[in-house]
Amino acid sequence: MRDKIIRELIEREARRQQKTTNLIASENFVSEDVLKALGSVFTNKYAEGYPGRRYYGGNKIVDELENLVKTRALKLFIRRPVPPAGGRRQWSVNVQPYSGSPANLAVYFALVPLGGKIMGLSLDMGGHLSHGHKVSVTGKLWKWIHCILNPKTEQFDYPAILKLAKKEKPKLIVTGYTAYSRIIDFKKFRRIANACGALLMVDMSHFAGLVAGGVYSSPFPYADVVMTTTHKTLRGPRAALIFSRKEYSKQIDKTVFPGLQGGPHANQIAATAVALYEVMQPSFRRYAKQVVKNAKVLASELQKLGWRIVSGGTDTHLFLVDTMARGISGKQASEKLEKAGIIVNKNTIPYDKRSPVDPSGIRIGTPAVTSRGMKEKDMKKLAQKINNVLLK
Ligand code: DSN
Repeated sequence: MRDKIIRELIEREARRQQKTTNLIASENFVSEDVLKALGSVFTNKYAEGYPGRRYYGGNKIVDELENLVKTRALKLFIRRPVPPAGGRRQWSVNVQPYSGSPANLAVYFALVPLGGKIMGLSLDMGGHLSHGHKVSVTGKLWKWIHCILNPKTEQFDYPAILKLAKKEKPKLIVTGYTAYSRIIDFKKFRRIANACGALLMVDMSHFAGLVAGGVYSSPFPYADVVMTTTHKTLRGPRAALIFSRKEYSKQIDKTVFPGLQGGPHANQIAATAVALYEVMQPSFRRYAKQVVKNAKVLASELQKLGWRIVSGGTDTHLFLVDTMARGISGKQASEKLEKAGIIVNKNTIPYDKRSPVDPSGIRIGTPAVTSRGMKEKDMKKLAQKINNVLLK
C-alpha cells in the first residue's frame, strides 16, 4: 500500500486486535476469504435496482452474485417448512441493506405509517438505538411502546407485555436485543402480536449465528419479518439481511431501494456470500455450540467469584455483569479491563439508575474469543483475570 499512513494504521489495528482479548458481544473476526471478497473489484460496480432490473449496464455478474446470496440465505435459515403454507418459497430476502439500523428503518417505513405505534425493547433495557430510542430517527418518526422486563427475573414479562399490547394496539412488534442473555420465546411474542393484530418482526442481529448453528430457537416459524446484521455471530462483513414473508417483501424491497438507499455495495454482498458459505459448513455448528458453552462457563465462573450476573446467567453468547453491585461503575470497569488488554463495553442493566455514559454494568460476549479458539479452560482463566483486574 503506497499510503503509508493508512498502511500503518491498519497494521497497528491488526496488532491491537491480536494482542487484546475481545469480549465485545457484537464483534467477531472474519476469515481471510471474507476480507478478500470485501476488498474485491465488486467495489467498483454500481448496481442500483435488483437482479434483472438494474439502472446500469454491466450487471450480469452482480445479478448472479445477488441471486446466489439470496438462495444461500434462504437455504440456511429456512430449512423446514414454515407454517401455515410451508416452504422456503413463502419467504423472500433483501440482501442490500448497508447495515442493521438502515435495515430496521426500512422495515418500519415499509410496514407502519409514520406516527404509528411500534412495540420494542428500549436500549437501556437491552434493546437497540434503532428500536425507538428518542435520539434515533426511529424514535422520532413512530410512537414507541416499550416492552416490560420483570424487575426480579430481568427477563421478558410476557403477561405484562400482552396486557400492554392489547391496550396500545401497536401495528408492529419488534423483538430482539443487544444486551439480553436469554432465549426469546417467539411463540409467545406471536401470540401477543395476534392478540393485538400486530405484525411480528424479529431483529436477530445478535443471535443469527446461534440460530444458524442450531443453538437458539428459530424465529422463522413465528415472525412476519426477520432481520439480521451479518457481522456479529454470523462472522461476516458489516451488512444486513431482511427476510420477509412474501406478502410484505415487495413493499420492503421498494423501501430499501429506491426509498432509502442508492446503489448496493456489491463487495459487501460478495463478502456476505462467503460468510454464508462458511456458516453452512459443519464446523460452524461446532463454533456456535462452543460460543454458548464459553459464555455459560465465563458467567458461572464470575458468579462463583462473587459477581452478579443480570438474570442469573446466560443461554446465549453474552451476559451483563452488574459491576455496580460491588461499587465499580461500568465505565470504571471497562477502563480498568482495557488497561489489562481485555476489551468489553460498558452497558446499562435493566432498570439502571445510572446514565448510559457511566452505567452500572458491562456486557461480555464470547463470539470473538471463540473464533480465536478459546475453550472452557480459557474461560476459567479469563474469569479469574477479570476478577483480579476489577478488584485491584
Ligand atoms: N451496537 C451494536 C452492539 O454492540 O450490540 C448493535 O448494533
